[in-house]
Amino acid sequence: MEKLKIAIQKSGRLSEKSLDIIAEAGINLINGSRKLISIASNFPLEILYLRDDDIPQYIADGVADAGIVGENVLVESGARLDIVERLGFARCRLSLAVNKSSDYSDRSYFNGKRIATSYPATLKRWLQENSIDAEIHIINGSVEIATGIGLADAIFDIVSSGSTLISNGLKEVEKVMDSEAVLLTAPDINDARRDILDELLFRLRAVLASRNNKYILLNAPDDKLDKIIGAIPGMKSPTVLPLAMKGWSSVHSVVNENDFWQVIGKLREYGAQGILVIPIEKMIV
Ligand code: PRT
Ligand code: ZN
Repeated sequence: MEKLKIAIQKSGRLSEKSLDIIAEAGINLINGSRKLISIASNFPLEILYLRDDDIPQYIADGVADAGIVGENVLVESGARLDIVERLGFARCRLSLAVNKSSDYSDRSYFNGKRIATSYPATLKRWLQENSIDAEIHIINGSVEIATGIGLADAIFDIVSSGSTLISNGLKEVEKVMDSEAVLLTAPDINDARRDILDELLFRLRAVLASRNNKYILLNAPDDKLDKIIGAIPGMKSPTVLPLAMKGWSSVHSVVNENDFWQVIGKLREYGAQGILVIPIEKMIV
């Protein structure tokens, strides 16, 4: 039977969360101990464990049909693959940073400078787009120490919290791109595998939507129902049920994580009581 082969990172920042999302989609992996390959017992799926940098090329070559990598890795590879879904984890950005004492004013600062990075292709493209003539020094690992040891005048690297930059006396001056984990596929996978990918995507989207939303229940005085309902930007319209106590109703709805605290604030202001917030296991959107 036809199987979809998905490549994920063997060991690193993406590994755990890539396996988590596959598990939450209800897929059981046999020998999931991250050797080379795992097979799913209840879904036509095979997992290949690889270094993240190799994944785009393996997909482009047809060794894997799909894969999960940081968008930065896809961009650096230059492979012509499709992003089928953004997965919302491993968020970071690729930025240029200089010594915190340097008198940086604008991008032209980088003209004639040496920039250390593990992402030369992405940097080269940005320099070209901005007509900057700088020298790229390729370093694999510990890029942040390059200026301190006099190897470079600036660095181009992944930034997440920014604490690595600070502890190396650097300041972020230009953001080149944002990144998060993405599900990739080759544009030309066969129809049978495309069908499996579509089924997987349907499940992954249900998992992602459930992660971003909370189910809320609350008690509302009937004379404030309109205001309370108006404060909830729910899925369609909230469910409203009468309570045994006269003059009160129970309201049920779904609230997006991003709006959550603002919505709760308004609900309290309008007199909602007994507010319960419940995680959602799956959400079919
Ligand atoms: O062995 P393999 O090649 O598979 O792994 P790897 O070492 O290349 O990658 P890994 O596991 O370190 O990261 C995988 C992906 O996670 C990256 O390609 C990014 O898309 C994403 N990601 C998210 C990060 C970070 N956040 C991150 N903070 N990758 C690296 N970092 C490093 C960064 O290099 C810097 O040294 O963390 C430091 C910065 O962090 P802050 O929080 O101090 O700013
Ligand atoms: Zn890597």
